[in-house]
Amino acid sequence: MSRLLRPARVLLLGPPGSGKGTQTERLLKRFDLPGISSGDILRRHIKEGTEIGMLASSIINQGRLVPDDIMTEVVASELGRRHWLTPANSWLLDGFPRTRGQAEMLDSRELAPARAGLNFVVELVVPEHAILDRIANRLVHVPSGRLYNLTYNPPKVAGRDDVTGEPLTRRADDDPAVFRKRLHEYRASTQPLVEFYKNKGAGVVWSVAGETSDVIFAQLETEVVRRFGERVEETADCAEEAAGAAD
Ligand code: G5P
Ligand code: MG
Repeated sequence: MSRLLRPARVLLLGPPGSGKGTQTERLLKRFDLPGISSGDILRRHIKEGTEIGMLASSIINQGRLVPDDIMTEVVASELGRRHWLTPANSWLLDGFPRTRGQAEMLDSRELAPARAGLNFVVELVVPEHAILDRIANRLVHVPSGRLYNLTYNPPKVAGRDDVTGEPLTRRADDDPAVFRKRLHEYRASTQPLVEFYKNKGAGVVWSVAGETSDVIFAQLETEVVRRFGERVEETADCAEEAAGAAD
C-alpha cells in the first residue's frame, strides 16, 4: 500500500463491462485512494427502496441514463458527506460524470468553487467481444459493490461474498438486450464528455487499451505513479522483514 504525493482527482470512463469497477477496486487497494461508483450508489438506493432508488430502478433496467440533474445531486451530496471537496484530497469517481451535462454541472457547482477539479480522466478501451463475454458471468455484492466473475475472479464459496458470506446477485441490467442499449448510450454520450475534459488542459484525458484488466492495470498503475508520485507506507509485514534483516 502506498500514498500519493500529489492530490489525484480521478475519473474512470469506459463502456459497460470495460472494468471500471475492477480497476477502482485495485487502485483503492494499491494507493489507499477512496472512490465512489455512481452505479453502486444507485443499486444501494434501489436495495433500500428510497425515492431515488424507485426512480432509478426502471431507468437502469431499460439501459437508459438517470437524468443529469438527479445524478449530479446524488453524487454531489456523497462528495460533500465525505468532505472530499478540498484542493488537498485525492479520490476517484467510477462512472460519473458520464455526460457532458453532468460534467458541466459538477464542475460549476461543486469542483470549481472548491478548487478541486478533476485532474486525471482515464478512458478504458476494451474490445467489444471481451466485454460481452464478461457480462454473462458477472456477480455482485450490492452492499459493498464487490465484483466477481465466474471465470476471471470467482468467489471462494459459490454464490457468496468473500468478506461477509452474504449472497451474490446478478445485475438485472446485465440482460443481453439491456446491455446492448447501455453500450449504445455510452457511445452516444462519451465523445462530448471527453471533449469537455480535453478542453480542461493537455494531458488531462489519458486512454489505456487492453484485452484484460491485468494488462490495463499494469499501465494505469505506472501512469498514476508518474503523475502523482508515491510514498510507500510501512506495513506490519514490511516492519517484520526489516527487523529480520537487521538480526
Ligand atoms: P454502472 O453500474 O456504472 P456501467 O454500465 O457503466 O454500469 P459496469 O457494467 O458496471 O459499467 P464496469 O464497472 O466497467 O462495468 O466493469 P466491471 O464490473 O469492473 O467488469 C465487468 C465484469 O468483468 C466483472 O464481473 C469483472 O469481475 C469481470 N472482469 C473484469 N476484468 C476482466 C478481465 O480482464 N477478464 C475477464 N474474463 N473478466 C473480467 O451503471 C449502471 C446503470 O446505472 C445508471 C445507468 O442506468 C447505468 O446503465 N447510471 C447512470 N446514469 C446516468 N448517469 C450516470 N453517471 C450513471 N451512473 C450509473
Ligand atoms: Mg461498474
